[in-house]
Amino acid sequence: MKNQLEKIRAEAAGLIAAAEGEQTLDALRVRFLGKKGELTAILKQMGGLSTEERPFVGALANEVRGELEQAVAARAGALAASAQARRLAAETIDVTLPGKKPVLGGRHPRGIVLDELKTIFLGMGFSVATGPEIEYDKYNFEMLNMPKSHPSRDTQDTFYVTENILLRTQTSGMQIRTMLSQKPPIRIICPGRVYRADAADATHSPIFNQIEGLAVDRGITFTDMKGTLDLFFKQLYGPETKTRFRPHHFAYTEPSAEMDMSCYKCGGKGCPMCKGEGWIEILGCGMVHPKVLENCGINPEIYSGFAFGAGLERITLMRYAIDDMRLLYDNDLRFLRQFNEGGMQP
Ligand code: 2NL
Repeated sequence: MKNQLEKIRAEAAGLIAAAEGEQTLDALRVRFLGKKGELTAILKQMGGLSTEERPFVGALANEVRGELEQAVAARAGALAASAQARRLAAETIDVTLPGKKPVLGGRHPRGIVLDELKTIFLGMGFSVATGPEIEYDKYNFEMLNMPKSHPSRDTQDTFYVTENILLRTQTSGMQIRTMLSQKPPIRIICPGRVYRADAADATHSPIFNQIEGLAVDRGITFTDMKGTLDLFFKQLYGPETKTRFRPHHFAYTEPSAEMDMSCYKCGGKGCPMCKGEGWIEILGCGMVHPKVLENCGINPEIYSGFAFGAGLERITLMRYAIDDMRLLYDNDLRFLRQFNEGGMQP
């Protein structure tokens, strides 16, 4: 038995020291030290020994067991250390590689055009005034000469929060607020989101952006309005652009007009874009109604003013010859990327 134990000791020590991988090592542990292992098998035969031999063989068996257990533990430690060394070598981070750029937003064409409009009007002495999208009925309608019963309200049907608070249908409320809080001379433009209970199609949206303008001072005339708007469109669409004014009606201006500009595509000859007309309707305007001035505490005997309102989306569509307004709301990156050369990522 002693010989058997020495044989196991020698063979197991060699195999354990040379074991490659945790699985191999575990299989060796089971083979020599497990319940059905070789060492256990020998211990089970101890009953057949004489009482003198038994303590010596028992001591040797324990010694061998201790040695082998230690050898297994040592080999396991060595294997784990080399596995970690290998992993660390493989996982080395190359800090010199270029980083991943975060995806940045880009400009929306409507924002680009709005910036152009602001620049042009700032150059003519106007400043920008912005205000709440949730507005009092009073500022959106009543002070603009449209009492609750007025038929003009039908074309500006909107969304009511309460009977007297609504989503603004135009940014005029901001101009009313400005006239109430400032003395003439007043020169402002009011861009912003407005709402109407309209169904969406290629030329309409229930939410759109408007830009209104207002100039109030002594001696402001219809000619000032024509000159201002004509210069504005020449700056925006090019010096060859012409404008014309047709009589119209708004409750808050008198007289009122609609303005057309010569077709930016055909220059006035007539083409599919302008439906053969040569002209494209672009905004509404007029001299501020004396009652509106009075409502704001401005004496219409001393002061006069002009105002205008235009849809920002419409101006944007024409600026870039886009034929469907819905493209401005879809936020399809394939569309938007065309206005952001190299500035936007996937
Ligand atoms: C349109 C027409 C317009 C105005 C807006 C205005 C504001 C005040 C007083 C008088 Cl405080 N007028 N704004 C004037 C004429 C036309 O908008 O078709 N907009 C899309």
